[in-house]
Amino acid sequence: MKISSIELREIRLPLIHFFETSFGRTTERRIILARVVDRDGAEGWGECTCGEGPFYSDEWTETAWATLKDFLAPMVVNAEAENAAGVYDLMKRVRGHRMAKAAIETACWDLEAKRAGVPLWKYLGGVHTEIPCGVSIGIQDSPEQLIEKIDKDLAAGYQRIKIKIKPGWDLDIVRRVRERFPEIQLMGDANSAYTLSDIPLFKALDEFKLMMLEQPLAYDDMFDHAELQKQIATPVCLDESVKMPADARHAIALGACRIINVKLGRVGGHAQAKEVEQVARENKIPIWCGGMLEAGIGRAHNIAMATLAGFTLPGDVSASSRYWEEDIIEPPVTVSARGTIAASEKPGIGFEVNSKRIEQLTTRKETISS
Ligand code: OSB
Ligand code: MG
Repeated sequence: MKISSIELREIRLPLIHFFETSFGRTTERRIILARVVDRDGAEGWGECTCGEGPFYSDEWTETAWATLKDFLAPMVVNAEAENAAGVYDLMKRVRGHRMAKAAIETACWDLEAKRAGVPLWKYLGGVHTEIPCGVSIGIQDSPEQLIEKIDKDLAAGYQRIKIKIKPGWDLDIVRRVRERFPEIQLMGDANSAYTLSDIPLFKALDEFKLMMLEQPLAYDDMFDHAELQKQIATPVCLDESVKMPADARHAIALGACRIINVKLGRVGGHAQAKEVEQVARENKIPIWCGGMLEAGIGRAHNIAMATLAGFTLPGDVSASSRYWEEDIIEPPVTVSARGTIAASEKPGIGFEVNSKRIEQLTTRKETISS
């Protein structure tokens, strides 16, 4: 594979509802899209999943833009890679910046699958023809508002509910939600808002039979998570702490988690995600596909990844209409009444990219071609 040009764009896309986590509130996304083109004019699309500030991870829109434009795109343009799986190595000299790398890497997979005339999920080796879906519901202005949102998502068919927790919005909230919905698959995501001194809280949460507790402790810690897991019955799930296949190995060896949330951007693209999936599968650790409030291109890549065999739990991939007035792909992502998304039979990411809409949303654009 040889890419002759990479077009980078930033688009702005307002969320239908604000999304709040323990690290802050998002109302409008600033998303970088990468379009790769080869010498025959074939194209592929990728989306950078970083946030608008260095809070979930150290990468954010400005660092990703600069790193993509000044370093990553020039390393890939006109370089020879055996295939899309080899593109990550072309960018190896840059340390970290995995979400920026994934924007280009995933675009190359889309291009290669399109050239082969095969849906990306099959090209990746996926086996599930549809994926089970859950929702991630942010911190709300009131518990009543949260209950109302859960009601609505359950009525739409979603298979599990994830609520965000933080100090002051945890035990009482979980208790209220559990009382109202005794049987549902429920989990909490703390986004690193706690420390080991909160073990009494986590022990108290055990009573509510959460499916898992996502990233309760520091984003860069595994050791304390292992200590916590020893002391509580609820499975710990790591998100932020797993940035590469080796992290998955280390976390499992340490007993730092019993479940892993895999995010395509966080680990650096499809080739890395496949490795994480393999590590988890071989160790019988269930995994699921996380979300980063992606627009349609990122969402489509997530669906493809989540068809890999190891992805057995409902992920945070839900319908476009939960986030956007109008998505940037056609058709938008929809979820069945059983809470599933069917993998597309069309080549590549399996959705049409709405170039006209993207053009309207674009705030800056740069083309790197040798
Ligand atoms: O921790 O999983 C997270 C969104 C932004 C940053 C971090 C996280 C999230 C979500 C949203 O939980 C998942 C989604 O619906 O895209
Ligand atoms: Mg998370």
